Amino acid sequence: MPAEPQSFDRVLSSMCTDPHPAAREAAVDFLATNPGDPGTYPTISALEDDAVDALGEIAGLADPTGYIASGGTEANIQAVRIARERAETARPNVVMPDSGHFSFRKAADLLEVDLRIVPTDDDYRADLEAARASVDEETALVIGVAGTTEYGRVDPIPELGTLAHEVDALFHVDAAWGGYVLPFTDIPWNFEHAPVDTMTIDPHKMGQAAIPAGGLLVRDETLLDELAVDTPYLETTAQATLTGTRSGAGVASALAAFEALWPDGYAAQYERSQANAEWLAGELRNLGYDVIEPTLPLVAADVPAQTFDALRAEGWRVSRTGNDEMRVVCMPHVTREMLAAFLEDLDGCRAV
Ligand code: 0PR
Repeated sequence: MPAEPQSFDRVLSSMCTDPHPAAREAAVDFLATNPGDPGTYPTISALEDDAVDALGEIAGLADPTGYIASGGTEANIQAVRIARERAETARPNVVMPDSGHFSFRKAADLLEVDLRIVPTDDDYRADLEAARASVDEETALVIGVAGTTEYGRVDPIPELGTLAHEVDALFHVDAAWGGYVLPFTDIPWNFEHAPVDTMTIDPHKMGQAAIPAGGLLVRDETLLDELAVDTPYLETTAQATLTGTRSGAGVASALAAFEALWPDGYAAQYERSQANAEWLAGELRNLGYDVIEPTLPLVAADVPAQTFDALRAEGWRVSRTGNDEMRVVCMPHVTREMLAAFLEDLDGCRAV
């Protein structure tokens, strides 16, 4: 008998969520299609164009180029690869805040670029002066994060973009998680707000699409050309993706979620998730914990390891930051009732 899929009832650590019903259905319908072979699978290939247009609309980019990747990791690796291909130096470097996702470490390793890590400030955002001191004529790429993995912070995107262009580097924004909530805030993060060249924005996180659906967007289609390799066995002549055969499930699902939710459904979900995060932050503070005020729907708090372990033992899926705080991601499946039950257990664990 096949195992039951895991329930989301106690999942507070994931940046993925239960897909929207329409997204789930579309994923099943297109499970056996391969957008990597558009000559054979033209329907999913056309849907991918629509999905990229949808990402462009969310990210303020008219006439976008890009593709639906396997996830944020692939999109980030590809952004570094574009920058490396464009660089004219033997050993290009990439400047990134220490809040950057570990996928950039994989990229640096694979692509043999130097990763220059810039510290973050008291509010966990990239320190601009330190970034300025790190760039030079060998900098191929500057990275800003719009919704950091650990604290949900948004770097000073316009300023980092200006800095990147001052040294002729490309500017990449990692909005893998934040991209579907930031449109409903007044925080500058997208192609309209800043000189962004490439962006990661993942439907399979806040976009409520099925896994695998990451997004890579580029401002100018010549940037994607940097990734193209010849494809002699296919009817189409070139391929820019990192993977070859890839599932059409994520592609169809990303589009279905967008059609069901953009913009009102996503806006309402953002409001709910943000209100939950702020409520949780307040309750944790009332219990006496140090809490990092949520900018986006993600709460970190200084909960001791012992309590954290006891909560894990109760079945709660929570995770820890590099600084050892407890981290709760208020994804769409996370309800106020769930958080109330979690807080009750937390209160119980403290007494132990
Ligand atoms: N960029 C950012 C800002 C991310 O948060 C992530 C994933 C990625 C890129 C990579 O995306 P893919 O995983 O789609 O390739 N962040 C994590 C995640 O939720 C890392 C993580 C996982 C952190 C579990 C904590 C944790 O408990 O997949």
